[in-house]
Amino acid sequence: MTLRLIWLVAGCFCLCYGESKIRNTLLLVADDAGFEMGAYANKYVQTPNLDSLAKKSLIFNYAFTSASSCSPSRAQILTGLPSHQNGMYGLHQGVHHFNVFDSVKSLPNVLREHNVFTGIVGKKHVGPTENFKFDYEQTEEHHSINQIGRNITNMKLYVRKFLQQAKESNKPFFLVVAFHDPHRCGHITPQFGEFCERWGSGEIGMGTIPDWRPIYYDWRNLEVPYYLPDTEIVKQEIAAQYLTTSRLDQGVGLMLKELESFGFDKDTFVMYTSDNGPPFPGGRTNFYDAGIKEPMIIFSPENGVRRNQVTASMTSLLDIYPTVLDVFKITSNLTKLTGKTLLPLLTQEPPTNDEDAVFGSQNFHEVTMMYPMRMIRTRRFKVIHNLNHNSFFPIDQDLYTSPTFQEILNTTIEKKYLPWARDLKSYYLRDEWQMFDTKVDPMEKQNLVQKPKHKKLFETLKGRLFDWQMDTNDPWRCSPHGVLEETGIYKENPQCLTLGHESL
Ligand SMILES: [Ca+2]
Repeated sequence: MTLRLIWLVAGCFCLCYGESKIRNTLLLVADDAGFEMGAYANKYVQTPNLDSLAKKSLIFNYAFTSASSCSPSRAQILTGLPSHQNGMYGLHQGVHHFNVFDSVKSLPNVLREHNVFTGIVGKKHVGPTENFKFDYEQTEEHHSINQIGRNITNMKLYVRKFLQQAKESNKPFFLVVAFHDPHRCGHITPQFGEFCERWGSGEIGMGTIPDWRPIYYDWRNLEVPYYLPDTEIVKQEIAAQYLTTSRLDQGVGLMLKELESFGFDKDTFVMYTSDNGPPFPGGRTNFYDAGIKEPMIIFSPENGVRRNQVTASMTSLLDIYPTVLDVFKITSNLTKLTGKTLLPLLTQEPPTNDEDAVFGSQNFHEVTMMYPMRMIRTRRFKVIHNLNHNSFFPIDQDLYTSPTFQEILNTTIEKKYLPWARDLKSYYLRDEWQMFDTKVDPMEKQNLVQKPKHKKLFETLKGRLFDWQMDTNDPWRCSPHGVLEETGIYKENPQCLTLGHESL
């Protein structure tokens, strides 16, 4: 009996991993990073480690998060479900206190059931604990966030411990390394700089991270990203953000070196991405592209895969969950997913189709930020539904104190000129429906909803967005002009019942 059991286990093992070189998965997640790297044609910031990973990987030009907020994004990555479907409506920590539904299963829990050794080093920021249970955890629940998310030497040592245990266990592994860089920290610990860019730099009073060699930038030489005011203050912020990005980049290099030293570089699938866009107006918490378009780099150790190539495939961070399951050849999946496995892209670029789309679901960020939005984006067009459009667009605590936002705020109050393609009024006040042609209008300023030329496309995209909300059982699907009734006499036939807004 025992012998037979061993044979069965071994048989499964050969079936699962015999054909493929891939045995393990490493997921590298940055915090609030955008395209600040050489591989994405940023000519100022120096990111040699990310660039060399990109050189042997597939580079995604159309990867999007479905939620522009930290915990909801991380929950989508680990569950494959958008925020309205997994219950992580906003931030996890403190008074925000959002968690996934009790019934939601996450990657570590599913993978552990399939004999995969799981670990997380760095920022976790999701809960409840039972729903995200890794075998090995070194996160902000055990350390200060800087020590476990920005101290790349510490992170390296914990990753080393994990890899050692993985090796001893002789199981395939799934490891998440979640950096806290290049997140802002000015509203919590301004003494370390707006992006904690001086923390651990070796400057007087800042401590030293032994593995970090800071790369300093002269702000006068930099260009500001297209969506920000072109001012000295913003340039100084960008210089600080780039300095912090060097710590992230060198951290990525260190983790990859650890893989190599254990020989895992030959059988580990590596993904790099970020949870949401940079913490600037138009970025994080927004469905404008700067808030949702993410870097994504995927390395496969397989022979014959695409390397140093770019894919234009419309990709969502919701695709990570099915991709990881596919890597581990796990087919039993209980919920119908929005995402799809990305593995086929590694061998062949599919023909582009104008109708390919990704979806977005934002509910809160901080608990006070009640500004739910839904979105569909094709390669060119985007439709956003601002459910709470009669409110002012909310500003989070972290962004509020930033020099960039303060400059926007003060020049607006004082009615001074600001070289910005937007203005604060239009930033705060948004139409219920927005439609943008991102090709001719990357700033997403010209709302096409009322344009007769785009009426048909708008209706089509709106319809597809509603279908997705139905498919994913979105509690907000009747908002803001109706009430969803789905119990009692509506149990068999749920309805959106009108609030009569149109008659007022
Ligand atoms: Ca984040």
